Amino acid sequence: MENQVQKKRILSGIQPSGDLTLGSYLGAIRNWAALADEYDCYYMLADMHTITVRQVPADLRRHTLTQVAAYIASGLDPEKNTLFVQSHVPAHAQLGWVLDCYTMFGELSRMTQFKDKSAKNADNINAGLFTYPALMAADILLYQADLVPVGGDQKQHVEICRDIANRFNGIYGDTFKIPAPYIPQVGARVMSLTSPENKMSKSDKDPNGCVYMLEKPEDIMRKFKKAVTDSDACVRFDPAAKPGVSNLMQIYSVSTGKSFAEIEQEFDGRGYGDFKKAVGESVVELLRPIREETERLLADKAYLESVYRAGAEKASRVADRTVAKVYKKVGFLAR
Ligand code: ATP
Ligand code: LTN
Repeated sequence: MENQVQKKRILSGIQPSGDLTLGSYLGAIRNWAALADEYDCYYMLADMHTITVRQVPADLRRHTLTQVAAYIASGLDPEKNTLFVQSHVPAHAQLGWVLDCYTMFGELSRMTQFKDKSAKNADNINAGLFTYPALMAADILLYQADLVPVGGDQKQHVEICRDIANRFNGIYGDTFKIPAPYIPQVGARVMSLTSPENKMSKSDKDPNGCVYMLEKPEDIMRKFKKAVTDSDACVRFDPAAKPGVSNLMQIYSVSTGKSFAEIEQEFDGRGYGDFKKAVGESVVELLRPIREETERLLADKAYLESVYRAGAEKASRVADRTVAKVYKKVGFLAR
């Protein structure tokens, strides 16, 4: 193995497709910082995935840089974690193409994210949107990752990655480590505040459904006050019958550490007004230090640049070895 200390390895990524949401924070990033001591962690900014949906180039650059700062501000110490931009490591494109040739049309057609995104972008159902899971498999397999910490919506993509890796290993012998998804117990699926049957997502058209990580406190409070609940005025966890209230309870539970039973007791006999205000305030306090630190880091571009450059170098060293191995196995003539 390339890693002498033999720590297990972790790889995850987020697309810089917009402003990060409370969903990306609670479902993914928040859980990453705690893993650094036990694992060898690689966190990517998946800009190559982002262009599967049309982007304004200047916005993509700005979102990518802001996301590097937000990663660090969320507790990902660049000394302990490898933070890098996907397009800075050519191995992703190199392995991505090979894996395209080991991924079946039928299995890609079943991907929920492809179906959702092609419905939302009907005028641009491009080949990259369709083969996205093969590139994501390359992202993971390049690093021989053991675990992939993601929100529940990405489980299907980790599963197809395992299928592709098993298929390749079956033909050519052991090449890739088979990764497992690592999904949080609470917070794995933060739902929209205005339509709690849909997940909270950066590309949601309704700005009130989504709370952004770097949003101002007064805007966060306004969105929670408007959050959709129901008419029975009882704070109780029941996602099927009470999706709006249950979503708010999840958010409150993750941001305060209180259990559902404690929350039900706290708001017993009180109206939704109090409850929504408390949830909003807990989120404001949770995000405040991250927003302030992100703003501070964004003023120091030279530092951010030094972080993602060092990250790309380190990531390339690992990823290039996997590409070399794969190129040899499939029969490409050595250069
Ligand atoms: P897009 O709208 O561009 O598809 P997104 O907001 O749906 O983006 P990402 O930000 O790309 O999703 O997701 C980053 C990580 O955060 C992934 O691990 C994903 O599983 C997790 N995540 C995203 N949204 C949520 C959510 N609502 N609840 C829990 N986890 C989420
Ligand atoms: N598909 C993910 C982002 C992503 C990713 C990855 C996550 C791209 N490559 C590799 C984990 C591992 C998303 O849309 N959230």
